[in-house]
Amino acid sequence: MTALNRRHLLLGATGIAGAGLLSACTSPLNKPGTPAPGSGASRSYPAPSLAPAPGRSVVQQTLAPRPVTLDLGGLTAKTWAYDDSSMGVLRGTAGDLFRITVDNQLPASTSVHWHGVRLHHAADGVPGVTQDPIEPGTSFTYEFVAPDPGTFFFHPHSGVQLDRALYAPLIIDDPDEPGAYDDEWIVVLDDWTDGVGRGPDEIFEEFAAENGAVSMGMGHGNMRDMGHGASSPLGDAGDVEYPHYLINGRVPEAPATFEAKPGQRIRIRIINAASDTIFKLALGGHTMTVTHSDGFPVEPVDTAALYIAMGERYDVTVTLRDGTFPLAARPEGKTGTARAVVRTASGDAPSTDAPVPELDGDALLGTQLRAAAQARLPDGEPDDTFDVELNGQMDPYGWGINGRKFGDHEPLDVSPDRRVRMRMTNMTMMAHPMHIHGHTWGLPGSGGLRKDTVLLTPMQTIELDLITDNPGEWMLHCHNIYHAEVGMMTTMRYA
Ligand SMILES: [Cu+2]
Repeated sequence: MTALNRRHLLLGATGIAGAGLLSACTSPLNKPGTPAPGSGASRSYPAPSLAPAPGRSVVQQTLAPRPVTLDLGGLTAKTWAYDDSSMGVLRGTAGDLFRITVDNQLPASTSVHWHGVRLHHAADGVPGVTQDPIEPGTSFTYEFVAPDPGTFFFHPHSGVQLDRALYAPLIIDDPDEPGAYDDEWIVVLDDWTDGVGRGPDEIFEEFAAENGAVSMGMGHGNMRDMGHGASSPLGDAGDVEYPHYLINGRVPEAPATFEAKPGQRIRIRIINAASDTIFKLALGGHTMTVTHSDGFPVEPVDTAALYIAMGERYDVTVTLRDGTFPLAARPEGKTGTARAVVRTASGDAPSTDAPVPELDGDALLGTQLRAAAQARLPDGEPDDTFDVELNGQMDPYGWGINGRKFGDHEPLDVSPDRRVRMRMTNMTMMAHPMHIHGHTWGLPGSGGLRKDTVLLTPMQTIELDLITDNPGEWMLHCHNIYHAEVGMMTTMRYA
């Protein structure tokens, strides 16, 4: 599928021609937006007046989630997507007003969550908490200002729809970015079963039928042989063996290829859009310099490999050598490898079983990074502290927070303009990437590192601070979509 086709498909419904999808389209400001209609929130929160920052513009687009048949590289899959190709990109600049209409052509209700963006409550895309579901055949317009530059993505917050192809990158450019690189490559990782193996709903129903209770205290761990191919230093890293692992929607046998010139410095924006898979990622023959985590700048660190959990994003820069090289992502605790190719010379691409020695050594974990000075959440004593305990086990399958499943949860009730500390402890034998909506944590134990998705390994405790500056009721949940859907979610709720 060519870029031209993608553009037509995504923009077709708006009738806006000639605007590149990759740069999104802009239109003159009409008037400040009004709160999104149809809010199903249990209580209402003041909506901000919505206007682009001075000098910024409006990014306007229509997304039409619908059933499609995707070509994964010689393998086709009937699935649901925003596009007939695997990946369009939504892009704007910090301070832009995004006005995105979702025209639901799916046979099920849906929603869109703008993962990592510190937007106002009514645009957060959580049915039952910030809005009513978008029913089939209806549409809903999200309007928000994106305050922070960085690498983000978007996906439904409805059931296990994320485990289909309903995701795409959301890139917020920095108007002051020095741009010390020659080119950019957006890399999206995924675990894939829909249309080629058991469907996500089927997998979820099997898990949900076990209906395991969760209680405070230590879980039983993984007491069931899941047929995992390898052990992981992160503990038990996932629940589902997938038939395929993809980079940019492609299987390793027909890999996505990035072409550049030797010596060029490229910025790679890496997004883990998988539902149940933590990846260990490396570019064969190269050292990566990690520059951003979850959109925010970090003190640059060189590494041969890094872990990226579901919902996390990392930006790295690499100076390319001469040749062809595999970009490989190994699913932790599972069998297989996702692969793409970097090419700066003619010659054969690396074979799908070419070794990537960088994957055999240590890899960087996000919490080992430190915030860059301009992004650091300054040290400070918390005004309020909450203990957040992650509970659950594989057998019988059940996951929760503070001994409760979502629906039976006790929200973390907060007051505005406070420094809130979540002292989060993983009492299970699995790793859980925990995600907060509407805010970005600062990690006092990681030099004020800013993140919205933090991986907690088994029995680990991490302190997560935030400033309560964005009124609403906000999801706090595991980004393993199966864990979240069986109950590993709660909310942080402003009085
Ligand atoms: Cu989890």
